[in-house]
Amino acid sequence: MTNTADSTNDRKGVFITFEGPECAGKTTQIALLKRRCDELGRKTLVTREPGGTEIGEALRNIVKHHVGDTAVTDHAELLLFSASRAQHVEKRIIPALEAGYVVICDRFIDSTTAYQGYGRGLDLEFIKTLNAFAVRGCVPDITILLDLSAEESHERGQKREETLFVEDRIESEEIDFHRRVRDGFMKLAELDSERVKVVSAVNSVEKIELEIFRYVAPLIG
Ligand code: T5A
Repeated sequence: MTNTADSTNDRKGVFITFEGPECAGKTTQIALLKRRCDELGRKTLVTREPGGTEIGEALRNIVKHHVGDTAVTDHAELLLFSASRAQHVEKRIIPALEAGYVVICDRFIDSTTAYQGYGRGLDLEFIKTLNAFAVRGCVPDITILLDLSAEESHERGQKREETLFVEDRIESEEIDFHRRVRDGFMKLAELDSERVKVVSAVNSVEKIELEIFRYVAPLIG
């Protein structure tokens, strides 16, 4: 283990994560929040999971796009997301937080709990332990959960596919899987309401942006 922080104590920056079902608008809202941070003169790192490092991006390709015979198993999938996260936290997130950056991450530990835990049905206690092992105390200061029904998420995905189609293994899961994921996210928000703020993703982009900024402003202002 290196001497990077194992806790949030040395943190000078702010760690913000975005969560929610596919097509909830995370990428859209992260870009808008980044613009607000720029206007406020804050140094900002926008990053994502799986991904964020060279190794993480390679794992992203495996978990998202290997289908059929080469698709990962449920257990391997959980470990690959966690491996991507461990690399990401140590190599990028902790150094940026120590340097005073606002770190905005598209998906983090809650996605693993929602998708692999509630969605796939893997052991939630084990996932909690694995998440803690991967992040080593580096938990978000605030998490914005963009809430969208499985049906609405699917509909937005269909619209997007009309212009850009790339086969995505997890996105193509059956609707019940996505319903369990959404319920899982909502349970997480209930259990950790201090950190996880639920924002309805069905409103206009502008309205959602304002609601998010109201939550985040006290941390970055
Ligand atoms: N995963 C990830 C796990 O299973 N476990 C894990 O631990 C982790 C970390 C990641 C996949 O990996 C899984 C979850 C995912 O399946 P991804 O490509 O990063 O894959 O997928 P998403 O994070 O879901 O990204 P998307 O691009 O699909 O969705 P976004 O970023 O939420 O949405 P966005 O902003 O790209 O917008 C999607 C569409 O909706 C429209 C946009 O114009 C766009 O067309 N839109 C709106 N439409 C109406 N009203 C609004 N308010 C809108 N906002 C955006």
